[in-house]
Amino acid sequence: TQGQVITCKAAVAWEPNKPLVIEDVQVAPPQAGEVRVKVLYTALCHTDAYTWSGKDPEGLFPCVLGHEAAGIVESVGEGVTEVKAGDHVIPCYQAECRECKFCKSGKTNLCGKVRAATGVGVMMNDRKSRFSINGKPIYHFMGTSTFSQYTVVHDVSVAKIDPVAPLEKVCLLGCGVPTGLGAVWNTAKVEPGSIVAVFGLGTVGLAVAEGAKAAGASRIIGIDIDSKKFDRAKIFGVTEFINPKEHEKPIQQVIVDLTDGGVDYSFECIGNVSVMRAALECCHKGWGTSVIVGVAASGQEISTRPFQLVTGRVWKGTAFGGFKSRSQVPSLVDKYLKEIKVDEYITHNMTLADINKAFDLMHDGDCLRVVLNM
Ligand code: NAD
Ligand code: AHE
Ligand code: ZN
Repeated sequence: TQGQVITCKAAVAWEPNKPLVIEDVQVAPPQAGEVRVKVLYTALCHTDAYTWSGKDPEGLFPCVLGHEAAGIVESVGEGVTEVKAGDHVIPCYQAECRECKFCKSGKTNLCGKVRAATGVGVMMNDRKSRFSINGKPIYHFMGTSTFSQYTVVHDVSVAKIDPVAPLEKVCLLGCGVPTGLGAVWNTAKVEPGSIVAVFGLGTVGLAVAEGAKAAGASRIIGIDIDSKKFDRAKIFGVTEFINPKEHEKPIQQVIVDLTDGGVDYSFECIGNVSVMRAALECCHKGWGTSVIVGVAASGQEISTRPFQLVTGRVWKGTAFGGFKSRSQVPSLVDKYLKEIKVDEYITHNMTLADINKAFDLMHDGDCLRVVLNM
């Protein structure tokens, strides 16, 4: 198939909020600096649902969504040296070129090399899409588009991993789990003995708890409006729970009272701007740090009294948990083979044909990640 157009199945989002349609799509061969990947397993993340909803200013339709996946390289374009056909890979929506101002700064995992193209659903080379249906272009998404049996990604957006790792599990290392772990280890740098608050006990919040436990946090307070989330959260390290609906006082006040003045670190893993405010304001005066992980819809804004920052609280955010994707995803895979949880976040397995049902399931309190066999 090298050098040829491949026709395969993909779930196409034609319009916001309209059911995805499984279509036969044509996937063009990779051009210079590009890699065509046979996607074997993809999970669904709430960010896919967010863009599909039409609330993402970068959402373009029609498109192929999906960004948490694993597969095997089918072929590579000219000049691609770091991966070859047959390599096991995880597509990375956060690229790492190692050459741009961002990559060289040593201060961030964001990369500037292909971001302008991935934000508008095309490839860097010719500013065109590699997906089409009978000649009509279909946009890429986040530089990954994993809801397709084959996808084309930039070579800076793919991490080569140990072929021993089960792809049906490590696909989760493409987004949610690293985001939570890295928010704790890289962005907040939680120290042993810290008191941590996690808002939202979905996959990302539970991965925050897992990361905080590994970092030696003394208390990990889980906050969720769905009490069904609490039992399972213990396995991931949550030591106490609060359901804001069961309290009359604002949740930040409840937490400050419980912790002798506030937590050392808090994490917002929902995407709700009023919870972001509560997460900042439940932090301890003088040093408490709050990390925004959740993605809030277009047009939403955060607010607090500046006095909160003047008195030493710190407000931060994180993308992909601050991990440098190509360099660090392979080590996360190795860590999975030894210690970090991944299987525990997979609550459902389905096939690509059932993708709409899979999205419905995500609204269900019991669901963490659904993995689709392509
Ligand atoms: P999820 O929907 O599984 O989890 C959210 C949890 O928040 C649920 O348990 C829900 O019951 C709870 N919740 C909702 N409203 C609440 C409220 N007002 N107070 C307390 N709890 C509330 O989602 P997820 O897959 O874990 O993702 C979480 C967020 O992280 C999403 O916004 C997603 O887009 C974002 N995300 C960001 C990054 C990044 O790089 N920054 C990466 C992955 C995901
Ligand atoms: N297009 C959205 C932004 C969405 C967003 O913030 N994405 C996160 C990853 S979420 C993964 O589930 C991210 O990495 N952001 C950094 C970046 O460069 O996009 C919007 O609202 O505009
Ligand atoms: Zn995601």
